[in-house]
Amino acid sequence: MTATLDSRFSDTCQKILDVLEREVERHLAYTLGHDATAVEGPYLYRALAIAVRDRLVTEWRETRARMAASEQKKVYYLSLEFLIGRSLSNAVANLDLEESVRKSLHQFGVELEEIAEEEQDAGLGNGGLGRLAACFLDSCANLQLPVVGYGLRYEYGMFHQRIENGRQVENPDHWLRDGNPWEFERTESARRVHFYGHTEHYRSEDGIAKVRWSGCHDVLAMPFDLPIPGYRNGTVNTLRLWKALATDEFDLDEFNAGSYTEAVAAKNMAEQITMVLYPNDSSENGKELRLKQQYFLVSASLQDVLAEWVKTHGEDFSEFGSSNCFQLNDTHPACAVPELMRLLIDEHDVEWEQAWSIVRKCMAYTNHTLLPEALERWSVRLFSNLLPRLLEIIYEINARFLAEVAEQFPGDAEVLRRVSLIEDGEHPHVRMAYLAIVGSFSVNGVAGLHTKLLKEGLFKDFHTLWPDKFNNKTNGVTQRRWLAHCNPKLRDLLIESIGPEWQTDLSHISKLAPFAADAGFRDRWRVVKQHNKQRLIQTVKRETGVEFSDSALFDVQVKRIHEYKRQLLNVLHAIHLYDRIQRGETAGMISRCILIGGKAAPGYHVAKLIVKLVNDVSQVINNDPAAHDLLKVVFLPNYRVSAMEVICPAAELSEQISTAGKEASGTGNMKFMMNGALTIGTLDGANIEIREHAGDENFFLFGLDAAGVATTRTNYRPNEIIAADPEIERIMQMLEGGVFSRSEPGIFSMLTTGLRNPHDPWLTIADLRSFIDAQKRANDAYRDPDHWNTMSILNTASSGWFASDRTIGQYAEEIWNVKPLS
Ligand code: 26Q
Repeated sequence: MTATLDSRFSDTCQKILDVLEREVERHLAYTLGHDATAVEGPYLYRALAIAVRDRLVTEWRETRARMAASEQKKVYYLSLEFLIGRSLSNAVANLDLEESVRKSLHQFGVELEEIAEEEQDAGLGNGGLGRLAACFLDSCANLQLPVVGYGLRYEYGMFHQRIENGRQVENPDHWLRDGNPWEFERTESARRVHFYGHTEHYRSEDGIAKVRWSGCHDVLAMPFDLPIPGYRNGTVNTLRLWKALATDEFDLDEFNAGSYTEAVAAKNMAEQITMVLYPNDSSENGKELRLKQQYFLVSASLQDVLAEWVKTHGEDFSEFGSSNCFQLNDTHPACAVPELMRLLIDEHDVEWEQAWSIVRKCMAYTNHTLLPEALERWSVRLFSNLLPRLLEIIYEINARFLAEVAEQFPGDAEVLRRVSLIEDGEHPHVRMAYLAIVGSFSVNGVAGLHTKLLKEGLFKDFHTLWPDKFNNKTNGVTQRRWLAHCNPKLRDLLIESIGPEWQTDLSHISKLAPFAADAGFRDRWRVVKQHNKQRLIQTVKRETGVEFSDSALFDVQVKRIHEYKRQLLNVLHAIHLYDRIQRGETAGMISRCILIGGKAAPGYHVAKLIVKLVNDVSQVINNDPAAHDLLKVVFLPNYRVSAMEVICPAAELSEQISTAGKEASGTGNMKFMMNGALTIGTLDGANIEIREHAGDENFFLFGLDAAGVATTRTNYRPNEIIAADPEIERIMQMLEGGVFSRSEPGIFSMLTTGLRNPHDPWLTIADLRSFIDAQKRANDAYRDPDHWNTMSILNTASSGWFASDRTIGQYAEEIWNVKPLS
């Protein structure tokens, strides 16, 4: 830069800074009406958020205009969950405002980090699936792809978890109480969604058979738009969240009958639809309100897209299928298949064949589970009551589909029964995954093994019918949140050593590999990790009172609590270490801090009992002076996105220990890898690919693989394994003898009998010896810090494949067929 340019540039920076400073002040005083003499954190957060938001608005409007003007294909990501977490720091980083924001906050004597802490997490998701949707939106904006997210604006997100006497207690998460500075209500785009009522078949004036859905209760869908900024690229995409409102003519009958107050109170019925996010919970399966949520999202979003289409193309839908793509995030929005049929046929007079060919051109379905019990089914009775017109369409789709199959497999009634969209029986059900498969041109799994198992198992018949529909898209995570933002010390070290390109293209991270051999670099790597461990130490101390030591190995498992994820296996290992300590077998044992966190679905009793066990084991171990210097165990309450932002930079050992063949992919595993943790894991989900990329010498592998799991099941005798292995025997004795349940004898018997059950689906005891041995290898590796840091650096260096930019690039090219819009 020349001197004049240079000074012009710094002039501009100064102006931005001055303006930002003044705008924060202006928003404090005028937008929020706050007395600026003693500024409180929450006010400062809101004033700053609005000032930053203002800077997004122009680029946002321009991106929308580009989208509207472009004839290019567009993609809509339909998801019941978007777990976006906090937005302020993300917007600041993506707009390159960090320096000016910091300076303008200094006048108030605070740091950006403190103010960022004031923001509530937008917890509009359960876990992996919801967070994946958020990482995908970030990547779409980074790649400047014409993608809009559609979801629900839940008044209450994922519950807050407290621990009381070792047990999980749920508290409501009223995240919108203080308003949400990131959202814009768009009253002009409200839509109406039908429920209940009945169908009427009639002939139009020109003699065409038509169907009317009448006598329905309508609910208003009000859109709220959130900006999704790209990384310093002028693109700001949109996440549109729908809120349910009563229509103005709500229960007019009641109103006319004079019960005005009752009629107003009845508004609640409609507005309940978006009141609360369902915590993924098997006991909640089949709840009508959940189906209402699903249909509400799908109908409002499809109407929105069709309305835009009609604005520019009129009633000509010949190009609709090739110009639009709906990606279904699991089967939760699978009603999109019959709903798009309904809208085209009933509301836009398209004929069945054309409508069906449009639907099958623009729907794509992503599966996220291998657990057969987790596949969504809806009772036909409930469906016909709530969505009578949709059920008719599903029956018609099914009849035509089964006729097609019968032609391919003449005389095979069994195959028809197996693939039918309707599961027959006393209480027939709609099979949502089959509906999604039949209605889509693409079906994808989320990791290599997962996709293979879908083809061979759950969806075998469909794979035989349509092999080309099936494809794999291994998940990824955004390195901008999960490395650059959450680990600023590492970000700076990376930029200094390999340049900044990895922030927008993580394949550049491989340039780090040679640095693993550089002793000076390894030392700087260690210093960064120590710094991050200090940060987590403070969090753990504040939340639990337990003091971790920064010289211990930080051994971390954070994820939803589920039997298949085997937090129990982790606890059994902790008990084993404690047993060795008590027996004085501590030669060569490193000091270890085990951190476990995650929420249990409120109705999932076994999961809640596992939470109780972790807490009770931690009580005993942490209060035993004999264990003091060698072992700490902590359950960190209320695990969420912003907690992971502190946890993953500090982790050294990442526990990915699910029963092989059960975890579709995992994405926490990728965040840990990026931040230099080593994985101890089974050959499950994306662990397999993590190991392939990191090298097997940089990964602690244990346990049965998916094939081994299948054969072991046929002849599994956990009691014999326990009896034959004294160390395992002692673990069980401690558990069963009440060492961790002195005040409530027998409370964990459900867990111990599960472990000893030959039909234990999770095969925990089958993998325990192998797990203990792998933990021993991790222990020994940690004793050589040089070696450990080399492995750590190589893990980060090989994490390029696990960027959601790569995943989204593949969706764009191989499924969506869309190009960047710049
Ligand atoms: C079910 C019934 C009623 C209400 C809610 C639900 C429900 C909600 C959320 C069922 C499932 C979910 C979420 C599933 C999920 O997060 N799956 C994870 O998806 C990740 C992203 O692909 C994978 O990495 C994980 O392996 C997978 O478990």
